[in-house]
Amino acid sequence: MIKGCIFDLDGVIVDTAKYHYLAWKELADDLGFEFTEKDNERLKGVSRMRSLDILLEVGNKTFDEASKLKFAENKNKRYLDYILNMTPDEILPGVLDFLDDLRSKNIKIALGSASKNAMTILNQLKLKNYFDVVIDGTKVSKAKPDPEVFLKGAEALHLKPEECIVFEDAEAGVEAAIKGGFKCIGIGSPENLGNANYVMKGFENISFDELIYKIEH
Ligand code: B16
Ligand code: MG
Repeated sequence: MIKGCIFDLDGVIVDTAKYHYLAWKELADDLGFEFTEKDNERLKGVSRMRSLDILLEVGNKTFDEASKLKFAENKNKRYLDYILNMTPDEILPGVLDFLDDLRSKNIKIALGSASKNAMTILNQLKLKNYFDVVIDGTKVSKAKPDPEVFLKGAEALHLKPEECIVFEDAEAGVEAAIKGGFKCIGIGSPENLGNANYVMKGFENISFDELIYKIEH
C-alpha cells in the first residue's frame, strides 16, 4: 500500500532548468564557447560539479580543480540571482492541487532533489510546509542514478521503498528510483522515461487515486 510520495524538485515541481541554463550559458560566454539549450538537456538531474564537467566537455576546455570550484561557485551566484526572484506562480500546473489531495489522504510527502538550493526554492515558492521531509543535495553523497536520495527520504518518512512513489523528470532519477525498489512516475515523455511504472506530462487533472489505479493496472 502506498503511504508516501517523494518528489524530485527541478522539472517536477518547478522548471528551474531554464535558470540553470541561463547561469551556465553566462559562464560559457565568459569562457568563450557556445552552450545551447540542447546541451543543457544533459545537465538535468545531474550534480553541480558533474554539470560543470559536461559544460567544459562541450567547450573542449580543461581546468584544474581550484578553477573548477571557482567556476561552479560563480555559476551558483548567478543562478541564485534568478531563483531569488521566483514566485509561487512558477509552481508547475496541477502540483498544488495534487499536494493538497495527498495531504487530505494523509499520504506523507518528501522532497528528493540533487539541488543544494532546494530549501531556497521551496521558500520562494512558499511550499516548505507541505513537506514532511526534505532530502536535498546537502544531505547526500552519491548522485542519481544512485538511489541514496530516495532511500534517505523513505527512511526519514519511516516507510519502506515499496510503500512510496517517486516522481522524477530525469532518466537518471527514474533509474535511481527503480534501483531503490520504489514505484516511479516519470514526468515528461515516455521516450526517455520508459522505465518508469507510468509516465505523464504533469500533474494537471490527475488525482492520487487515479494514479494508484494506473500503476496497478
Ligand atoms: P544545484 P533535481 C538538480 O535538481 C537539477 O536537475 C540539476 O540540473 C542540477 O545541476 C542539480 O539539481 C544541482 O543543483 O546546483 O542547485 O545544487 O532535478 O534533482 O531536483
Ligand atoms: Mg529533476
